[in-house]
Amino acid sequence: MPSRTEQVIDALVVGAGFGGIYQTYALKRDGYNVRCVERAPTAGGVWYWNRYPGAMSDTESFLYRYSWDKEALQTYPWPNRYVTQPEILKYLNFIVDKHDLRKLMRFNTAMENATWDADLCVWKVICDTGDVFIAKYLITAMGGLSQAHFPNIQGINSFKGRLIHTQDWPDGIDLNGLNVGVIGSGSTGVQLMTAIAPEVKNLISFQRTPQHSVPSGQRPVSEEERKKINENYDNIYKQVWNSGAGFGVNESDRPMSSYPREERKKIFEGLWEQGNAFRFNLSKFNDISTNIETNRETCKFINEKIDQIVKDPRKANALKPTGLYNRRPLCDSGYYQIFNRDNVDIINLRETPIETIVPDGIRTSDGKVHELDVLIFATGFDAMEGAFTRTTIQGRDGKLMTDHWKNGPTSFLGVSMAGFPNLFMIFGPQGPMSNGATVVEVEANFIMKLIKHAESRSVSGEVVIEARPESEEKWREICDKEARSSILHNAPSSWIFGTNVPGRKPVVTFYFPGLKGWLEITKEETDLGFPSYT
Ligand code: NA7
Repeated sequence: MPSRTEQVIDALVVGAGFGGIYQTYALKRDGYNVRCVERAPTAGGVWYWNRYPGAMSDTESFLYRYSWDKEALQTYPWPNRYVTQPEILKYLNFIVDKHDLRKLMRFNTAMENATWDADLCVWKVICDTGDVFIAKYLITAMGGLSQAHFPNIQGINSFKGRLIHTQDWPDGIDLNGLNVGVIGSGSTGVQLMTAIAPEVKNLISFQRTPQHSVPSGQRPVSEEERKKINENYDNIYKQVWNSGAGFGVNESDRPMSSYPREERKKIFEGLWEQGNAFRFNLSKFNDISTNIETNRETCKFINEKIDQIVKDPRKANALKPTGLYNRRPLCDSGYYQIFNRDNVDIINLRETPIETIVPDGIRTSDGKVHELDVLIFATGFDAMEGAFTRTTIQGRDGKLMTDHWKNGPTSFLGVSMAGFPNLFMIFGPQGPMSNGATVVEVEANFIMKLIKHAESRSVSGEVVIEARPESEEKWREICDKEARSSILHNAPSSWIFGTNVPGRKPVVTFYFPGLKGWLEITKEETDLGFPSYT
């Protein structure tokens, strides 16, 4: 490892994705000497790594961007209702260059360990390049979904074709004319399979749990529509910050039971036509994820749609979820339709589980070998905790973050942890469950307030601020209680509850009331002079 000189700075931001870019900007704007390290060769975070075909945000384009760069908000082009991965990556790098942040960023550089020095009141951070940073503040913006979950399926090393995880998509791979298998039918698997079905020779979905998906309604956005949005941005953001989910959807306050039964089908049809999973879930009924009856009626509607779209009853049956609609809402650009193609098949792993991966493909429990050239894992992420397992972080009295999280990852408000002074997280566990692009902004803004408050109270020039243990404990209880009131709580395996990766301690990873509730709590915390911190 080449040795580099130590850099003494005010703040180190780890990660140059949506959160890290804004945090670096905010610190620079306010006169701090800041650096940002990023393990990828450029800025973009999850949108650099998730380059698989079909990768797209399912927050609508007008909100999948920063609110703080008003000029880019008005002028940066986005031709369609949703932005695709290459468009998002380009936008983020445009922002980095526009605000001259690149010179503060060191790419191909990963934080290896960080240690709190209580005498000097600084973090000492060592990177895999040998770079050492001595920083008053350490802000992790490493992404809640940045560590791939690659299940260790028997025989995996024997496969003689190509193994790919969607989270690290190889440049230049051509799937044209190949036999491709996909394991995983969450948001990623659904987008990927829809995109590659027309080009591959054969596509087999090895599906363990089917999920409900609604159309995204991807389409071009006219100049007139854009103009209207531009003129209305102030109100749009006011609405976003006053909503739970922050997706720009007017969230209904009416339960399904308040609509006559005969009207509901028509409402569902309208929602299906309109597209977007968040509009489908939130804009007409306020109890899809809290009331079992409402949830079941929603499932029934989607399952009927699957029956109408998918011609082969065997495939339709495999695709229809039997349980509640209680996972992260999915939307797609014609997912169910691909199963009408002769080259697309589905293996229902609940009936014939994978027995083993063999050199030529996958053998299922019925003894059949499904021959594959490429096997793609769309198996999701080791959420929240995963990014931190790549590093060693030692807080006060040598306390390891892995010990702090031995019962699952926790925080206070999603940004702070007791025993880890001057360390702040963007998209840490138990932050608001809302549109990620908005969440990272409000969290970074709160972090700036915390830093300034601490500095305003410092007499010696040394600054130490940390959440009280009881604040973190109480926040965990609040998040648990809120999550228990949701049907999502019963999901079979879900990264939102840390139950998708074997061996992880189940903990809810979000504050369910979302943005509005979180903003109210953090405003109160700020107005009262941060009583939950020392
Ligand atoms: P998800 O939503 O965690 O989905 C992972 C999928 O992989 C899901 O269908 C899993 O089935 C499947 N999976 C995982 N392990 C296995 C094994 N061992 N065998 C078979 N199938 C398996 O990840 P995504 O990447 O789709 O989406 C994550 C988030 O990224 C998404 O919510 C967006 O916010 C962006 P299971 O349901 O566990 O039976």
